Amino acid sequence: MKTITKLLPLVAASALALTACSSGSDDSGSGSGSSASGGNQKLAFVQGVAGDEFYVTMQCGIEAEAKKVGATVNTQGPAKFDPTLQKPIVDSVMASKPDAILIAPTDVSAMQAPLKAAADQGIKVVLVDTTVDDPSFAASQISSDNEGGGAAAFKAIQDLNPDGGKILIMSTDPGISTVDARVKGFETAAAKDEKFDYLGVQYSHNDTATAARLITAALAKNPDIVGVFATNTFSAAGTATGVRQADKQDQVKVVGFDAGPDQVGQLKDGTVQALIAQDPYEIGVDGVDQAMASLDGSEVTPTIQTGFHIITKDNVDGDGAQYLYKSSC
Ligand code: T6T
Repeated sequence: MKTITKLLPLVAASALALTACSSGSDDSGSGSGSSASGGNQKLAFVQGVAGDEFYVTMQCGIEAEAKKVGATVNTQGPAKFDPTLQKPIVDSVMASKPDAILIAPTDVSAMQAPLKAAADQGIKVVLVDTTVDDPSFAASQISSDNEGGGAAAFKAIQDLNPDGGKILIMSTDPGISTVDARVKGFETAAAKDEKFDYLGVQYSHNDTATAARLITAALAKNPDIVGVFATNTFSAAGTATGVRQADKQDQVKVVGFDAGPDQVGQLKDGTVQALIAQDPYEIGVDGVDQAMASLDGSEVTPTIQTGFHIITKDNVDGDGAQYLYKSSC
């Protein structure tokens, strides 16, 4: 199987109901999509969750590339990162008979059968960001180096706490390929340093308020925690809020995956020390290119891995600024 790993420059670390939301570039009349890029091929983009700047930025890449190649795109996303909300969207997208679906599956097992059914119906399926247990039906899969990013997060916490101490992970839910890989990368790296006492993973269900509540409770139980790795936008934003509410921002070093606007604010105000930014725009561009290649019978790359960038207070307004996520295109 051909795999491409994109070696993107690592920005230097210093110390270290179906409420389907729909938008997009399709004027075909399906869903509540809008605007058009006016081509022959009909693409659908199904986000992991609507309103998450990671997927908004990916949508920007998808729309820009679709426009270039003359395809239309309809974008929809569930109101929560939840397969019971995402599956009905896939069902309705399938009924609209797109040529290809670009999708970030919200669960490795629950989205397996619905996506295989789409592929069996002749729709090209490209997995962007997350994957499923058996992705063999997919034309291509594009995601960040999530395990490497988890290891980089541990390295950042290690550099910020040279004497070690208690650390924990705030994740979203088990069964999401990306965050599970980040946890694995972090845990594998942490196991090699005996100075750190790893307290395990807490699951915030991708909800900032829950992450804030969980970290506050963890700090009440273990007031000497020195570092937290939060595996995505919402777990990181909630962790930082909880740490500040507990007035522990000078003691607890927070490293979060992603680089949404709220996270950047928390980096600048000193509650968060480092962000591991992905390249969602590039994932979107690659997703369209692979979908088009699959549709026109040209060579498809089955697996593409994009990179990550470490953003700190030192580079957030400089080299790192280009990697911050967008709220709109
Ligand atoms: O971290 C991204 C994405 O990679 C992950 O699969 C789910 O959470 C995000 O969308 C950020 O909120």
